[in-house]
Amino acid sequence: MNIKNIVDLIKYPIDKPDSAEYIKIINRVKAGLKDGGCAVLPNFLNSSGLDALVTEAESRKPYAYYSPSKLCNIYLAKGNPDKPSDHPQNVFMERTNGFLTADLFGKDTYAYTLYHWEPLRKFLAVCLGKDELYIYADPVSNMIINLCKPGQTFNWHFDTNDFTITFLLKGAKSGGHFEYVPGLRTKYNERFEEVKKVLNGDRTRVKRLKLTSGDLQFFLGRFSLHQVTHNTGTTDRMLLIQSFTEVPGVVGSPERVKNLYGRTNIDYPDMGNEKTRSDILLD
Ligand SMILES: O=C(O)CCC(=O)C(=O)O
Ligand SMILES: [Fe+2]
Repeated sequence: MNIKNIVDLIKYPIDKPDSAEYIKIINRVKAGLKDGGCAVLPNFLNSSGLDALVTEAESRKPYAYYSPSKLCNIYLAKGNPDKPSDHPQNVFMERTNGFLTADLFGKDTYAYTLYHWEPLRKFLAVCLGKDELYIYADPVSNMIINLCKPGQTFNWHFDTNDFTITFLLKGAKSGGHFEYVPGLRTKYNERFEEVKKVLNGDRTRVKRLKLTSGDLQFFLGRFSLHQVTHNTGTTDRMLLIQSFTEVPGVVGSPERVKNLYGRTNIDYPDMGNEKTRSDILLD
């Protein structure tokens, strides 16, 4: 499968790291990430790529996983009985979206090809100022499609992986907005008081992103609290998410992976613990 059929390489010459355009794009992304933990490259996918990714997602929709439990805290983990009821670990919100997981996309798919295309990973590493970036090792959730049907929502949360790129495949006709609070926590500080403000409805630091199908979004979801608001339209919203980490071997905690995606990372039964993290944060 040729990457030319997926990515608009004329507009975004990711395969030509020495070109002037490449450097320009890098600088643009770096500025966005520095300012707000987020950057967008409009129409990164070309129309054949977008069509193919949508078709792949649509055909797998019957296999989407919807958790039976519809309430989650922002760490997508258990509450903490030692903390007061208004502590962020004990605030549970509605999460009704579903996921298509990585194991549904074989090596012959467009989604897999894009995720494993080496120049893209190199490009992302340069954007983040890292020597190297690793594919998130979790075989279930390293590449997922978030499905929000009409009426569905994904509550405020932080991600486990350090960094994601997302591709909007289909936007909601109304609602289904991606909202985030840049850099709300840091590697070594959960900033519970600041988090509480957002959970109590303080919108001062909340940003809403305007995305169009085919856009590439860079996002530091481990540190930026984020949510997808209710899809108030009549059609499904679909977003492809590819995750990367700063150190190799990171996977989600078995509890989180099971709850969100319905199955655990069977190949890594002992992982998903703090030893594989580059920080000391709650998940
Ligand atoms: O669908 C989105 O825009 C974000 C999904 C998300 O935050 C996640 O899957 O962790
Ligand atoms: Fe997320």
